[in-house]
Amino acid sequence: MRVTPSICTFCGVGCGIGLRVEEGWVIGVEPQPGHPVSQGQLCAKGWSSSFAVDPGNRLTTPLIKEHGRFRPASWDEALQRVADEFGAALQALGPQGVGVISCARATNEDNYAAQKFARAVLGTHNVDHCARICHSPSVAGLARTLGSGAMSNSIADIDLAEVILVIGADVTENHAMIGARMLRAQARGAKLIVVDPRKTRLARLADLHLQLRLGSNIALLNGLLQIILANGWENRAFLAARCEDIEPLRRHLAGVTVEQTSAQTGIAAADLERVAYLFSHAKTAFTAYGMGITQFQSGTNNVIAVSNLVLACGQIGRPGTGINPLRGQNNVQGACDMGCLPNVYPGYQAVSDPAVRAKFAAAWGRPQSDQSGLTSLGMTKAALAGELRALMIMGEEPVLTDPDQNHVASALAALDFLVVVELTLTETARMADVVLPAVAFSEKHGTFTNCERRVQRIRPAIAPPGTARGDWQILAELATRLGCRGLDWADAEAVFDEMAQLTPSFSAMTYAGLDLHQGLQWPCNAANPQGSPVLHVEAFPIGRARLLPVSQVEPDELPDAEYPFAFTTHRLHFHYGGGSMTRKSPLLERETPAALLFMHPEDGIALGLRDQQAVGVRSRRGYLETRVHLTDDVPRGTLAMPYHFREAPCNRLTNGAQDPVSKMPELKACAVAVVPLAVGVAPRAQAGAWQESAHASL
Ligand SMILES: Nc1nc2c(c(=O)[nH]1)N[C@H]1C(S)=C(S)[C@@H](COP(=O)(O)OP(=O)(O)OC[C@H]3O[C@@H](n4cnc5c(=O)[nH]c(N)nc54)[C@H](O)[C@@H]3O)O[C@H]1N2
Ligand SMILES: Nc1nc2c(c(=O)[nH]1)N[C@H]1C(S)=C(S)[C@@H](COP(=O)(O)OP(=O)(O)OC[C@H]3O[C@@H](n4cnc5c(=O)[nH]c(N)nc54)[C@H](O)[C@@H]3O)O[C@H]1N2
Ligand code: SF4
Ligand SMILES: [Mo]
Repeated sequence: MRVTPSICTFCGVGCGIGLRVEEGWVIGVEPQPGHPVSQGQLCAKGWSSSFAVDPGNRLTTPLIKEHGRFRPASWDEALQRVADEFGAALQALGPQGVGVISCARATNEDNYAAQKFARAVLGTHNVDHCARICHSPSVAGLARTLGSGAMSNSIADIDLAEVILVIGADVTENHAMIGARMLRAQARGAKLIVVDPRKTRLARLADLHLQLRLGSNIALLNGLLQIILANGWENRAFLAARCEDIEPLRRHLAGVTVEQTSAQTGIAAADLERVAYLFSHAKTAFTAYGMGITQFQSGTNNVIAVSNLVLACGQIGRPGTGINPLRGQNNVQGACDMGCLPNVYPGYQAVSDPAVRAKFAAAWGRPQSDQSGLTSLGMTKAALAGELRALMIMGEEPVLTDPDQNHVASALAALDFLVVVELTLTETARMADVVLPAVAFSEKHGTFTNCERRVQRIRPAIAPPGTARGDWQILAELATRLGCRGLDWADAEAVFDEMAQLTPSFSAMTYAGLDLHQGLQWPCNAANPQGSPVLHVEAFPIGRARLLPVSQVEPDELPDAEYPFAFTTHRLHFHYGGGSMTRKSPLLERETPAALLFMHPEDGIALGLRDQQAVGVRSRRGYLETRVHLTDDVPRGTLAMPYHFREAPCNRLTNGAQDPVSKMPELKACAVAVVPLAVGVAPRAQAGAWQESAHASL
């Protein structure tokens, strides 16, 4: 038996794993002893990664759809078909008529290649990925206030914090090894404060749980800050030395009272005052936040409100403090860093800057478009309008994970050509004209960047199943067929080296350095050759930080007579994303009953419902059936549902209303109605017409 060191393929914590291999099969997974992040531990998903990539669960050959049915095809035929279709779309509509959705689960090398393919081969900035519907408000909001949207501190800083403030993140479920670390810090004396409308496991264990009304984040954060300012608890020295003028913000908040905040958020005045006191008086306060802040039409302003609170108290720029957006996917930090966003090249170098475009045009030997690119949801809209004809989706499952499923599915159906590069035949892949089998993390070289900006290497433990190929190798083949040899790298290290050479924040990073230091945290350049565990120590990337006045914005859709419940969506510990990987594991499937609607017991009584009874749930956009679970985890009037289950896809219901700055859709709040189904009746698995025809074709 061999053990190949690697990094977990699921969440952004980036735990170190060992893939145990016997006779060419991954037979198990073990934690890496002494790993700087996971410290020799793993969560249930990490332990189960071998099922996710098992050859028996994988695509092994390219598929081409003909008369509604998939048939196996050779790589040569499938790649030529893709190249021809993209060529035709380019001819018909020009570079704005094609697009690429990249993959936050694939490597930095794959993502660097994806944006280079879009920009240098197709000539378009239409490239994006799931960060759009995840932490795009962090990237946009923190760019404005600090100049950098990544976690400012390291996971290990939790050990140094006197106060840990968690806002809208269910950390024990979704970043399990960070959650465990927070609980260990609390046991040693740190005060743990959780802000969440649900009683999460962490909220139940916290010293203080602020169970705010869904979507009242800015009211709460402004209210806390006003208590601090009114009492003179702000950090004046830090404000004077490191921030632009706070006076406009002070004036903006002057009229806010504790009573008002309490009424708007549903939180007792005494709790507000206690949290304001603890946070401002702590020597070190570590602030972490997640989707409960970002996934609103007010997402960017929510992030700015967090930033205002932290800056006013000077809780940033030192060990044990910081603004820490908990990036979700194993390599979503990396996919952003690599420039798989329409407005930036690798390292956040702005597309709008002619000097940056000239630099990449020279380096790649291809002209760079000055037309701005579309976001992922922008591409959905353009497809429906007939303005986008050919799309590549490299490892994403938008049919389950984007808001308003019926809208997404009709957009994909409206395309002339869709190619999906995937490990398995997902719901999205079923809609494709061509499906290309990709290799998984266990079969390739490359790097993942975890949420604390740590770039870590992965290595192949086994051979790919069938004829599956690496993502960047597939892109290189397509580029050649479209007349560009610029993606013909010798190996993954050569891709990384090209990226590092063009990206100032990575310029001193090499594979050898990553091996030596168990990963390196960017920026890693001449000024910081050993990487940067803490950002903003001396100055912010924009010099002085900005405190920007923001006001409460209610969710786009509030409950009314027809749709009386507030509806929010979240995650469960044992499942991941659209479930295409975790639902392959019998161990993980056993832990969680498929699809649940969480409802307060008193709401259940009012509707005459029993626990586990089947219900129909309807919003203005769609309908699904599932089982109800009665629990006081959720407050009265608010329902919650996880998004991992294709048979009860909660995104059938969600609202596509967007944050005007980041284009984040409001995945955390809409309004629904619930209809009880007869006792003893099972919920009908939901399949759209598009799915029925695609399933039938197999
Ligand atoms: N097991 C598992 N782990 C995962 C994932 C997975 O699918 N499964 N996905 C990964 C990814 S991509 C991501 S982005 C992360 C996400 O990790 P989290 O950010 O923890 O994600 P969620 O559970 O969607 O939402 C977090 C919390 O926001 C709360 N919330 C809802 N509305 C509000 C509000 O108005 N205010 C506040 N303060 N809170 C609110 C919800 O109740 C929920 O507890 O997890 C990663 N880890
Ligand atoms: N209602 C609701 N919807 C949500 C959210 C929510 O909280 N509520 N959260 C949103 C968030 S934060 C996110 S990040 C998105 C996630 O949305 P997605 O990224 O669409 O979700 P995943 O299920 O992680 O899909 C990733 C796919 O990549 C494939 N894959 C894995 N490794 C590789 C690889 O190396 N190469 C290739 N080509 N493919 C690979 C997997 O098989 C999987 O099908 O969902 C969003 N949707
Ligand atoms: S905490 Fe995240 S990275 Fe660590 S084992 Fe669990 S899923 Fe994998
Ligand atoms: Mo995410």
